[in-house]
Amino acid sequence: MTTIQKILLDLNVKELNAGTSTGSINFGEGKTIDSYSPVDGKLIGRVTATTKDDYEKVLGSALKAFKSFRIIPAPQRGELVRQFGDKLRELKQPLGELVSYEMGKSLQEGLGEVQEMIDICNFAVGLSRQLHGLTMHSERPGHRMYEQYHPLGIVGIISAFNFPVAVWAWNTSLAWICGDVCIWKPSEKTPLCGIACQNIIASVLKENKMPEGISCLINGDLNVGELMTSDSRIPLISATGSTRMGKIVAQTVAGRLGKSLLELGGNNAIIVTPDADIKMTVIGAVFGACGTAGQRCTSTRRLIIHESIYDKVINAVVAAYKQLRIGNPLDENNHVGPVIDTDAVKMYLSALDKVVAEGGNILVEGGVLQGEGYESGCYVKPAIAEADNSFVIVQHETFAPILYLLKYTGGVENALDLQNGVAQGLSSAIMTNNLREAEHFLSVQGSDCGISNVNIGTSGAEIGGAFGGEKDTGGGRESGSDAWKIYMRRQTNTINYTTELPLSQGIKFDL
Ligand code: UN1
Repeated sequence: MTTIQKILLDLNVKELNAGTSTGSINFGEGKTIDSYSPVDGKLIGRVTATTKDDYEKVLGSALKAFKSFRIIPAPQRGELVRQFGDKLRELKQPLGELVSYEMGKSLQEGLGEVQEMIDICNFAVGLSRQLHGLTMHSERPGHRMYEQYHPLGIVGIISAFNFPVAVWAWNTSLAWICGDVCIWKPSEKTPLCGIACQNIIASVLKENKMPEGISCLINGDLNVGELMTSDSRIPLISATGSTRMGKIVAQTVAGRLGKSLLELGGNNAIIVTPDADIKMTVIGAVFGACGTAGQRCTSTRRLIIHESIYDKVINAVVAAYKQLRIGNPLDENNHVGPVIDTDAVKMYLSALDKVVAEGGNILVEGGVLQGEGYESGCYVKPAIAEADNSFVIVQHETFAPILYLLKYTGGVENALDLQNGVAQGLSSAIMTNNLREAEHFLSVQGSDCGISNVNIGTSGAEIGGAFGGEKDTGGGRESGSDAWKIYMRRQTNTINYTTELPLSQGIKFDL
């Protein structure tokens, strides 16, 4: 039995065509999407892409499902999410393996991604009893005023290959308890992850005799995504991906006055001050730059180091890079797996050429690994280059394990000028034991990012906080805190329980 056959068997996935819910409806006319594993280069599945006609059928089933789903009490919707979380617990191992095998991240990280799904389900279940609005005093006697939140309808989710399952769950688990139904277009680079997830939720819906349109899956490239972004029957589009993609989505959705939740590129830095703990800095920086082969939107791209400890820090980081084992991500002995495909390898190589052309100094050589175990051509060496913040390539997010080293002099405000001196604003970190520096970093004059950490790296945010960033990162917030509000519409209700009809603002209108 091949690796993929075993994983799909463990996940009970029998059919690879995407439909509304079960993943077993074969509309048949669409183009096919081939999924190649970056782990061994094998073709691991062929999935039918959604045609315009298929899309209309999917949309019809979602609209129909919304009518019944919206009237189910929120805590009962929470019960469905609880059961979904339980199924994920049962299937954590094979789903983590599928993520690792189809996308290339280490098995540990694949399992961690499924854990994020389980955690957000827990969060959503509790939230299903807490969807609250405010009650306020009316200016008119005998009147009551309050606000309540209603579901929006269909939530369209466009997700990226790097978190092929968790980002969907962040969105769906909240959207479902809010009473919305979801249509998901996963990345065409990880279609099997989409089908496996759809299979899991479909079994929960079936067991509960719920309409399948509550969770819909469509597959395809940007043209299929465009069907959703331009469709005014979908009030909210939640999109994760590049800033370039996000700008197109934002303009299309805004053009029809829809809502969008955007989680786009990052260019995340760790500031290392003279008071930093070097051991913690090394762990944070190396995991941040090399985890998921540098393909997290929260990956550490820049280390901004104070000149007084520059040599000490770079020696420690370079020594740690020598310990990294690159290879099959399903083998727990390896730290770093492949990048997603050979196009990503090309972008990585081109970024390394560019940093040298702009005057950078390579400290840890990059390169593509060849030979046994590396046949897919997607395994690259994590590289380090001394660079300048003004380099065009340093300003750009390259989804690969390349870390740029920048030196700062003087106070932490100089480091912050560099950190904030990029277009993106997702995640940021400072390594320091100095309270003044830490508080300055978190203050209004400090980091301009959506996520700002002290003595923690830039990646690995917990689901309980609102996740997202500013500037070119798109401004959206997903996951924890009060991110649920974007999935609902707010209604202000005023009730008059008198026999008079006084007008607000003291207006007299006697007849
Ligand atoms: C992403 O890369 O799109 O904070 C999401 C992290 C993960 C999520 C990353 N919890 O690194």
